Amino acid sequence: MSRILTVGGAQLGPIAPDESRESAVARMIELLHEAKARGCGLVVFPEMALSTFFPRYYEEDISKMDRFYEREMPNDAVRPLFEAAEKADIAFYLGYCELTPDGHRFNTAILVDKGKIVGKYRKVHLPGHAEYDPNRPWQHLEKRYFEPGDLGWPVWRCRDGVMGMGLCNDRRWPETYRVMALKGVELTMFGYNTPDRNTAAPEPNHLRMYHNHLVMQAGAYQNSCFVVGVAKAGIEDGCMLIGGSCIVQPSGEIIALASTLEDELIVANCDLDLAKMGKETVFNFAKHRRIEHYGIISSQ
Ligand code: ING
Repeated sequence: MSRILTVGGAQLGPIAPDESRESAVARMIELLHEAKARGCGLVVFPEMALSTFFPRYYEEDISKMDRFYEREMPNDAVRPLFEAAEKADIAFYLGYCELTPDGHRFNTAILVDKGKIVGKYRKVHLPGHAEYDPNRPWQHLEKRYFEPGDLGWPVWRCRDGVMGMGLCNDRRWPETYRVMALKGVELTMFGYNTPDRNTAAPEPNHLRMYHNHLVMQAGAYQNSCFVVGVAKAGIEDGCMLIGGSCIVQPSGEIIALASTLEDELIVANCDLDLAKMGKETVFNFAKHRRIEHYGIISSQ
């Protein structure tokens, strides 16, 4: 019996610095209703889906940014999304900023199904910098406002598939996909907030979208899994974030692609058994990998 899961990528347009969580949640519930009407069993929302991408701003005292973090999950602002998804019988991925009771700050994503948090991930690869950089048009201070994730890349069985999560910059690193693939992942999810200008080094603008899709298509093919990449897009407080949300199948082909920089749902029927073919042939890890030559990857 084939395991076809209809997957939705719920891209969000800009979230203004003063936009309330309630407003962002209402927009996501709208997309959830559309996902229900289109038969989705899983919906992926972006990274930092409850707030503007605040690491573009410098604050000497980082506690001044506490308003962008969630101290508990779910909370009053987010519970309506949990309830709407449970009512629609849809599992979802949500990216948000986590402030733990003992004061640790993470860029976090959760997988939620039937009203419960199935799994949590904390962003491992933090791009950008920790101190103010006067040479940049916008800051990218994720190393200032977050600690590297401490959970690794777990995978979870959900909706009859094996699922895993990453966040934004993680999608650029082959290790992210490989760790999950070695645990049997069939579908990986990445919310992202990607400025359309590389503020660290001058590079042609067309490379933003080229690299965005290159890394997810490569990750999908080389690890024989589906990849769902979902943007927060559009001009947030003057800073353009790329769109290009997409669903990639294990062959590496894009099977659903966003066409706007707004709130937009993309949908694809994902036959999870497609992930098996690559795992049993070209990327049969047990048969073909030669780990005696790979040590340097995790020792340097
Ligand atoms: N954003 C960007 C990303 O990895 C970035 C940071 C932009 C890195 C451009 C390299 C080049 O898509 C986040 N939030 O990680």
